[in-house]
Amino acid sequence: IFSQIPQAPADPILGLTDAFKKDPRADKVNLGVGIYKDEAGQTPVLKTVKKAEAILLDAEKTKNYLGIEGVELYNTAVQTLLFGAKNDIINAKRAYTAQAPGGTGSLRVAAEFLVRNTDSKTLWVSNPTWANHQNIFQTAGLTIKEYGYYKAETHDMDFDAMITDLQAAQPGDLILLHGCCHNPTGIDLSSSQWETVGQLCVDKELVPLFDFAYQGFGAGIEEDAQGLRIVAAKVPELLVANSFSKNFGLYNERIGAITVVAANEETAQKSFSQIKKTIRATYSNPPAHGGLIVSTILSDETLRQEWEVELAEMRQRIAEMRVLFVETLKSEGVKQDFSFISRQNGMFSFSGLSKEQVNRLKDEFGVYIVGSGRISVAGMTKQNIPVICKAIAQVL
Ligand code: PLP
Ligand code: TYF
Repeated sequence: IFSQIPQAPADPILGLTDAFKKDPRADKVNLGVGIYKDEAGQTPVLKTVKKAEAILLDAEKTKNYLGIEGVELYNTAVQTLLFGAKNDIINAKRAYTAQAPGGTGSLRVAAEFLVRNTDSKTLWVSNPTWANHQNIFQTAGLTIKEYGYYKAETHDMDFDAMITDLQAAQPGDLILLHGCCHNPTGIDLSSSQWETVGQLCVDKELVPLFDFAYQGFGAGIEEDAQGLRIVAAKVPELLVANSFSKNFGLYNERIGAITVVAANEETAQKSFSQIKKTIRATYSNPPAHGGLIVSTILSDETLRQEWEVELAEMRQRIAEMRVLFVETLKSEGVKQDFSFISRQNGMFSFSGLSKEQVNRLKDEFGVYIVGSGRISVAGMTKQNIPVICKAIAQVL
């Protein structure tokens, strides 16, 4: 039976890491996968995470199962990060949250919940979007449609295309929105554009699904939640899938959450009961460690402040690398204007390099970036930037 199964294609991003590992060149650079590296090129465990783990190791008395929705303290902390303390949505108990395995697991739970419990079968995603979105949502049975987002000529937002395309959406359609630090473009909506999108969702009865994987990597924890909060203040219903892989550096702990917001407490509670049923049928209940780490840090005023400093350090280092990258390209004799890179948010820069140039970077120079031209600025250091920029100057 199995012998007729065809080979699945490699993941466009993770497949690149496999090729990178096999590359024998000493000065190779991996700017494919979105993983934060410090100035030494390492991805260390955050100090606050180590402190929380020490506390947890000491206090742990059991490995008993968590409830289906995970750690209660974690779920309330997630809601505060998303909507802000004392938000009306939280006060009115219109939001219910379940801890879930990473942003990916949270998105998949959202998709399974929607497919089984609503008539919403069409999801609009930005063009371009994170490569795994299509995979997650199609696997769950949703039909994908695309809305315009990016204008290659200007390296900027194509908001007119976004709004024009979404005019064709039908009541009940779902719209996937990147909370901040859009992957792969690094281009986010302004506050007034968020207002427009929120109003469009109200007028056309669209249901927003926020993918929020980079809170704190744009401008700050509160600033990065503005888009979500603007839309949430307008629409009666929405879903949020958030991740702490990047902002707590908890990549392999698989920690995120799915939050459902409904028009009133009763509807939210019933919807959440179906989300729990979905979870029960998928992995029963989440792994504990990541949720305990995050809730330990967020519920301790000192640890929380230390975490915010660590997060700001990551954010600021990436911003510095953006500026240095643009300057170094110039000093390597590149005439093209790359200043747009210092205006983009988050881990990624959408370089505008062609597939052919991306292949030459890999084959001739050992510089690995994603085929779309997406570069992980979070993997740049003062040491590797000259190597990267020399190579880019050659392929241009
Ligand atoms: N959503 C986006 C836009 C991402 O870029 C990522 C990870 O890179 C995720 C979701 C998933 O994150 P996680 O590793 O927590 O599953
Ligand atoms: O770099 C990116 O966009 C992501 C990173 O399980 C990633 O694909 C890697 C592994 C994973 C989830 C996300």
